[in-house]
Amino acid sequence: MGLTIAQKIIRAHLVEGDMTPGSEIALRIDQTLTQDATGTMAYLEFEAMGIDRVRTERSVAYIDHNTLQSGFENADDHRYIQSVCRKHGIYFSRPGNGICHQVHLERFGIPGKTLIGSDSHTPTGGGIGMLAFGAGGLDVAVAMGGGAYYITMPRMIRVNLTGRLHPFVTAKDVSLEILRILSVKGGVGSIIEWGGEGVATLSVPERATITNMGTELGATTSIFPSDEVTRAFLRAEGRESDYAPLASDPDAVYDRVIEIDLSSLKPLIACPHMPDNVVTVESLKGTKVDQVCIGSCTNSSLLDLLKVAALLKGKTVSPQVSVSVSPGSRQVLTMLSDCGALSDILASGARLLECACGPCIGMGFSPNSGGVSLRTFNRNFEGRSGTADAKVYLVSPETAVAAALTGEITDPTLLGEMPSIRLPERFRIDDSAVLSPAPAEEAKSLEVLRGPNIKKFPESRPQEDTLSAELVLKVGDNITTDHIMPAGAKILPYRSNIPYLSRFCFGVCDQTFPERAQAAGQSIVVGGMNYGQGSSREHAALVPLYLGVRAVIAKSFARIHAANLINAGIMPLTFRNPADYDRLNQGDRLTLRDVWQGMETGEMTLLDETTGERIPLTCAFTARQRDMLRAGGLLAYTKANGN
Ligand code: MIC
Ligand code: SF4
Repeated sequence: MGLTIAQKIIRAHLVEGDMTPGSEIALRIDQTLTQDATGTMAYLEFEAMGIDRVRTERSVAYIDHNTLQSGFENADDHRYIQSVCRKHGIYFSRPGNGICHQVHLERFGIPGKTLIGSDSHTPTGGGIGMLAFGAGGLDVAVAMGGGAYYITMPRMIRVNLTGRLHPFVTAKDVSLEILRILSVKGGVGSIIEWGGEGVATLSVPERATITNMGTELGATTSIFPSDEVTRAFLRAEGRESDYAPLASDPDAVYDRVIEIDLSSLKPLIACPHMPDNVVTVESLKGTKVDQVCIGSCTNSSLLDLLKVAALLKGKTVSPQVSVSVSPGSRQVLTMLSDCGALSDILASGARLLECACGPCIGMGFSPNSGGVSLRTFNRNFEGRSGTADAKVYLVSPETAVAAALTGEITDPTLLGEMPSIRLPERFRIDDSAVLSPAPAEEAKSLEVLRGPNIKKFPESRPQEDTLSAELVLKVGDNITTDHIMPAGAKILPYRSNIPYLSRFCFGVCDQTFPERAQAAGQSIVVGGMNYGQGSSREHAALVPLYLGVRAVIAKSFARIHAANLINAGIMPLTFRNPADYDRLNQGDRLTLRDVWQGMETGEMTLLDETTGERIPLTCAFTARQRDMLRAGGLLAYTKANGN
């Protein structure tokens, strides 16, 4: 039987397990990446493992999220990460050099290699044919130490592309179309492989936009073939020697095949507050817009911004709209400047922001109260922009420009002719903002620099055989990690200070949660479907751990978050009958007996002491996960077992 692209890469990296969907497999990891909002924690964890030098082919630390530096906190974290990198063999991409996924694609991504990153949009690397996964910081720390990465062997979904996109219809619209078809849960447990004759019409940055937003489908990852388009991109980056062709076998078997005719697509828009809430741009025409943000790891490539510049050239943005442009990397910004496109953007009245995540993670540029913000980003979760009642819509750069110019949601096809854009044959290469690690001998005597904001991470505790705890919080479906552990300019500087962060835990749902959880001592949280979707931030597990949460019971979990809970020693349990969710009330006292035996059999019975109800739960843990929960999380487990 033939293999899919992903299966070929998995087979070449398999260190444990077999490729039966649903079973646990362990993969050798070639490359890792971190960003600063999750990186500080990941490096503290790496240090705690007591390993001198990273054992990957390439590990890179990026500073792109926390770049505001409104106090010493971020600056200290940056300095800490820089010193850890120099000592332990990690490349360090300085603040201002760009967004991790964009820079990694440009400078380090290699077709056929495996990559894990402490950021959920790491699958962006699938645009260049990497098998790239978002993971918790602790998983990345273990991989840096040479340990394997464990996942459940995914099912394979194939999306066949035919035809060619019309002008003003873009890769972003392809992402929104697949979200419309599959929803934010539709990719769970699957790898999405893009194929068909339409693939050749898409450049690497366009492919990367699509694999980037595969995260919003809940997919384990997404991947494109590596072909002549990939080779041309690598050549332009001066790295043609990294090229390797990759294609699925003609008789590869997929669990599901979806057909998309690129020429049938129209400009699309995701409405508040979920990326799968997709309609045509046309259907919302005339809606007044207050803000337009262009950038993020989804849409900040040179190709995206050259189009933006060409459409803005000689025009002025609407006086009602505040417009920002954040280029994805210094390479993009420099090339925009070299060819004069930057002047066209500036002359239009748009504001130029740093090459960083910026507004995407609520680091500045929050909309006005109740404002309508059109963003070329990938997430529009409630409150994420920093303004609680803002309405955030997700669009392509073309649709963003149309709104910036007219002041209202406008179908971009009405902008007239699409200027033809060609990517240069050679990109401007300057790696001076990527600092190399010190040679191994010199590194031994180097000191790691820590500031007062860096606090110890919480000690996890082994699970005991009986758990008796209060149900401190009951939440609904699609709870995101932005609900559990919000980000934004006020909180993000404290990513290495769990006690401080804990004050904001679940703030979007219930501001009394931190106090009540702490008063309860140990507690249980109950959720609906797809609990923990969104970001890879392990803080959404570490902070509840700090507040005493011992188990989360939900109708279903998002992959990375479930792994992060187990890594932190918290049990993710599911209702055997989802309707039992309705039988539990916040404030009830709950007891789980024979926890260890239940972990073996995969079944437990929850006793609600307050109502007397007995509720069957399932827990499909692997032997390794059981051992981790008994040890008190991945760090304790790794220390006890070595790599
Ligand atoms: C995000 O887009 O939510 C983030 C910020 O990049 C996160 C990581 C984080 O919380 O630090 C992600 O997607 O993993
Ligand atoms: Fe940064 Fe936004 Fe991309 Fe997350 S989604 S990595 S915050 S640009």
